[in-house]
Amino acid sequence: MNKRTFTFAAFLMIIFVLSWQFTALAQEQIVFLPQIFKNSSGTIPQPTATSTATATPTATATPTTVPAWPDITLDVVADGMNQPIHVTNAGDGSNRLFVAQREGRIRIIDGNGQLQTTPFLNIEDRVECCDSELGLFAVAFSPNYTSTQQFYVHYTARIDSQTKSRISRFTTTADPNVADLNSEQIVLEFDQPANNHNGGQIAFGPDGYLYIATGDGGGSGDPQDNGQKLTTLLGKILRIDVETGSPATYTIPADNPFVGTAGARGEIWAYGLRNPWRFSFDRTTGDMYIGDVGQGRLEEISFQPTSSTGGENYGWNTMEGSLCFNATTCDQTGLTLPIHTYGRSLGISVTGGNVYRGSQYAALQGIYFFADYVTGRIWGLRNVGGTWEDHEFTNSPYNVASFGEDENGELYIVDLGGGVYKVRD
Ligand SMILES: [Ca+2]
Ligand SMILES: [Ca+2]
Repeated sequence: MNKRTFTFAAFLMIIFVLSWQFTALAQEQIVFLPQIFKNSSGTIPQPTATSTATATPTATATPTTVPAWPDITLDVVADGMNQPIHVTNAGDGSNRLFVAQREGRIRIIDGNGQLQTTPFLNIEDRVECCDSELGLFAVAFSPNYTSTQQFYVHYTARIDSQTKSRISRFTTTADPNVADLNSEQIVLEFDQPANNHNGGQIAFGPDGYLYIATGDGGGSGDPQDNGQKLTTLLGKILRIDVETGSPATYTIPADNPFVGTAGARGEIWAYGLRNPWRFSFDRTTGDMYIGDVGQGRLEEISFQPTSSTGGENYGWNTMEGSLCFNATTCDQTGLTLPIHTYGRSLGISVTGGNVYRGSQYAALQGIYFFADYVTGRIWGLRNVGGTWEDHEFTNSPYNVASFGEDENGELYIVDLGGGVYKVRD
């Protein structure tokens, strides 16, 4: 449904349904839902987000002076693409951007800013897309890409009627703009019980390990309690070693937090997550920011300092953001609560972004950017004297599916509607 064709009558009807049937699927967050809430004016009740955090982490670096929030401008880099969903770089000095398209292609924007017609990779025939939240989600280049020519993708496949999450390794051919279709090695694959909540992000941490965001598997409210179970890969951030030795698949780092815990999956780095669609590492500090999509009340940003040794429990489905989930009280012992939440008057599906560490726009330095996929709002977050402050930069017309950096740390957003934009002040 095009939001511009959306009538006020339909809007009232949706509000009626949501307010009357305030449960389950009516409140379900669908990452690729059309923008039915765009331009709503706070009609939907917003929960009171009273934080009772017992373990809210603090930032690694605290600025001593507090500059005013800058204004931002979004410059078009490419448009007319088919469902661009992620952007990143290869770190090989070529200054190319790699833009994943949801249906299974990776496109190149060359060092001169030109979108190349021929895809870097086309695995449309292997990607299950585009029901619900299925598709190609993200690409991550090896930290040693210049020597290994290896990169990784995260997508959904369907095998014998079973939807699978798949992490695969590919190698680039002698032509740096063409990947080898025959080089695919499946690194990790597991069943998806439903087509929504498949996580998405993959990224190498400062430690050289591959971090993988998985969703709780889907349905509504985490019916299998996967977020809190250490026996499943669902509802987690995973951390695996895909690069050392000669792994056909992967190995589990010996210092992962649940190695040696009976019954626990050693791949787990952090748990209690619902659908951490996007996370990132601050390239300067190594701190990790996670945008976890909420159920029916709150979207959240969680923070993990670079000093973390893993094992954080981010609360789902005991809690949704800073609120007990389906309960008035809950045991919050040991939970790591978000550094920031927002409610339904501002958006319904958070897209975690990046800390700006580029050199072109000093006013953006150190700000963590994030957005709401559905409303298009783009915010900044920064830690001032131990307190996280947020600021809305713009209410954009875009379905912000991702943020991403180029090799120099300049920041981009991806609009699933077709464009890639550079963020500047
Ligand atoms: Ca799923
Ligand atoms: Ca949480």
